[in-house]
Amino acid sequence: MNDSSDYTPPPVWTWNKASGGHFANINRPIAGPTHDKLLPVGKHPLQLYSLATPNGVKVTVMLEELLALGHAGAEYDAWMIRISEGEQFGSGFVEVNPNSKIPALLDRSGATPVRVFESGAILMYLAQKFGALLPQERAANAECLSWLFWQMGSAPYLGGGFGHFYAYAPTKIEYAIDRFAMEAKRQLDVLDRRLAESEYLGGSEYTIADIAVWPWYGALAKGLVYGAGEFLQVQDYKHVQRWTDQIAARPAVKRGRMVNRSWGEPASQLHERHDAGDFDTRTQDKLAPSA
Ligand SMILES: N[C@@H](CCC(=O)N[C@@H](CS)C(=O)NCC(=O)O)C(=O)O
Repeated sequence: MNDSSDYTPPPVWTWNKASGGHFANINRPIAGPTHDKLLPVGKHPLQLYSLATPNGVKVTVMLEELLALGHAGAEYDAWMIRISEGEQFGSGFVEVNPNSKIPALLDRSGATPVRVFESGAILMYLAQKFGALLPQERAANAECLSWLFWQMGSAPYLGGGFGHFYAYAPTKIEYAIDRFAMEAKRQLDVLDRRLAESEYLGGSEYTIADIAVWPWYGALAKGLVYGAGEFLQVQDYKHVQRWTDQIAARPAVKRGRMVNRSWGEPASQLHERHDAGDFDTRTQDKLAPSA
């Protein structure tokens, strides 16, 4: 890899497998499966294939919130997809998500299974299926969906831009870090101003907009991602801090963030979730180390 500042791109890009960086082993310029592997299927109508990254946590929080609201049809089996081991490229996973990224959902409650991929689409699908956490009234609905789609458009600049160049790239490039640090702080300020005037992003009600934004920007606000809390002075965003704490205190959020988690305190890791009782009996501190 040429890491000098006088790099000139060649006329035709070629795949340099040794380019380095944190995710180099799973990055490819082509789509499609790399190997045959069927996905497991459990007993519940909803099958979730995921991992407790911010994009994955959105869906497990949503499902736990739906269950807490009394929607028994939201019972789910959550299977872990180890993306660092390339499990997102198995043929069964690619059938559910041709984009090979977690989270992916299969709704087997009807005659024909319905696949849903992209976390925003999954949140909308579940909100519409159960008539919950997405306001019906036109203006409130528009505000909620605006913030939901704000997250989908903004987080790639935070993760793929700021996080990548600040924490993961094999060389520290001042231009890239400056550019994306500015954007990450601008995004935090967008949220801070909204949360100064409104309890939740969509308005006075907690909605799928909060469920989508919190795993990314709540984690950023608490310095939990990219080791960048001090660099971005996240404590200055007081309204984001208030909202982050408020959402973190919700019991369904506490449960949802544990599902498909394979790092951190053993008591915070529930690798697979097949029953509400699993939170009490199947976290890693209660299982044999290899389970
Ligand atoms: N826009 C997608 C992003 C999903 C995504 O980037 N997932 C990451 C984990 S957070 C992933 O599966 N990465 C594996 C890979 O890129 O191969 C969504 O919101 O669902």
